[in-house]
Amino acid sequence: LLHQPGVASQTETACRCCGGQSLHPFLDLGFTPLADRLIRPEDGDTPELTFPLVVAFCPDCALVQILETVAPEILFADAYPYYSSFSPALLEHSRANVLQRLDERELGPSSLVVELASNDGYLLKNYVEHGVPVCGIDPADGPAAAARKVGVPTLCDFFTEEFASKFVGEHGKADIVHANNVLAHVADTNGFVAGIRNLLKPNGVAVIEMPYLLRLIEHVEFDTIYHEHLCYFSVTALDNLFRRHGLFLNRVEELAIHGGSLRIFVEPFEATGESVEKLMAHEKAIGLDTLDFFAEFSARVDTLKEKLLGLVYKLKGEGRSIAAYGAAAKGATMLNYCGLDTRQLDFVVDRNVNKQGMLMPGAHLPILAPEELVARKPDFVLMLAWNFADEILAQQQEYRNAGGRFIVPVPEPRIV
Ligand code: JHZ
Ligand code: ZN
Repeated sequence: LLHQPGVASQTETACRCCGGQSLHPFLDLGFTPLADRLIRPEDGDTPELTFPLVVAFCPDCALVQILETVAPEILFADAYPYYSSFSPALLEHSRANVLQRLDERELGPSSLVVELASNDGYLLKNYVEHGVPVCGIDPADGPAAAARKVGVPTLCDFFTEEFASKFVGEHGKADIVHANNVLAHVADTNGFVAGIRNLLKPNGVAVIEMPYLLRLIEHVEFDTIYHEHLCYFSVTALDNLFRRHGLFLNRVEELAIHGGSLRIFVEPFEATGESVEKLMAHEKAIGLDTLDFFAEFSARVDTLKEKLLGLVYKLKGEGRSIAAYGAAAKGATMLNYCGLDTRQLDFVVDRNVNKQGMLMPGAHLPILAPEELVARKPDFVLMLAWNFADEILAQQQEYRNAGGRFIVPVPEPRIV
């Protein structure tokens, strides 16, 4: 893999949130290709761009972050292959989220709900069903077009501080702003949060989801580290970030989705609830706001890698065939960091029809439809989308009844 230094990315030397100058790297995943940049088969011989993937801790604001910033135009623009609606569990999760918001707030035809990174309309369509006006904002044109098709008005653009001012001038302010799994993706974190502050009505609320750093560390979910994810949030770091912009974390919920997530409720006035105080006290007690907490992590990642490779090589030595499930972004990190590719794994399956027919970045596994598991009967399947393991195992009863087995890599490689 070829690295072209200076092309399309920059290495940060100061904290991307607070500007602090004492970033401490604690994990180096090497040079990796971009996790969602799938390869067309005809481009299989063209060397891919790779970028350094180093994770660091900022002692000034407790934010964990990667040092490399890849230009967003490269990460998210054309051919961004992620469509939220391929997971029924995620759709159910999002629908429940909307029903709770409708329960809590008086929303009607004169309200406005905005979602940042609204993808294919998977969440906002639930408000539309209830007659609440919405506007989605998403820079990826494929998913944005899919959203419009299901009746979710969507502006195809990056959400920035300037965009927010223009938007408020044209559409007014929002009662609810949703932003799921996007805060970590934004290079100008402060501008994004300032934009949210501007977008909210005085009594409005931003309901924001992100993977929880504590679960990432606990469960060795190192594969959720890739260039799209610039930040890895604790409640403490989030509190520091939002306060800087006159926004307050008043409530927080823990969710099981994506290996363990936070849903935070942010408002333009301070009314800190018990849920926030409890989690912040817990983080302080375990030292999640100190560098020491991360000292062992790199060794634990390597242990996982060694165990997984040990298992894969043992099975290959016994003449077993192995495929993979989920052409997920996190799958790219798992494969590339472990050095797994077409030498060990025959193919990967994924329900997302936009991914099928392409090759995984770096590892170049061909992406096929899930039906191929039953058709081709690999002995084992490496579960790259382990965050949806329950859902996928249930769907794959036929393959499993025929003797097929899954290898779940996280938190510790095991066969199910
Ligand atoms: P999935 C995504 O990451 C996208 P990824 C993004 N980078 C992000 O921030 C995180 O989530 C939080 C497929 N699948 O969603 C769909 C099946 O084939 O865990 C996906 O390609 N059958 C913005 O890409 C992949 O697996 C199924 O039954 O790491 C899962 O990828 C299900 C449920 C999924 O995340
Ligand atoms: Zn900082």
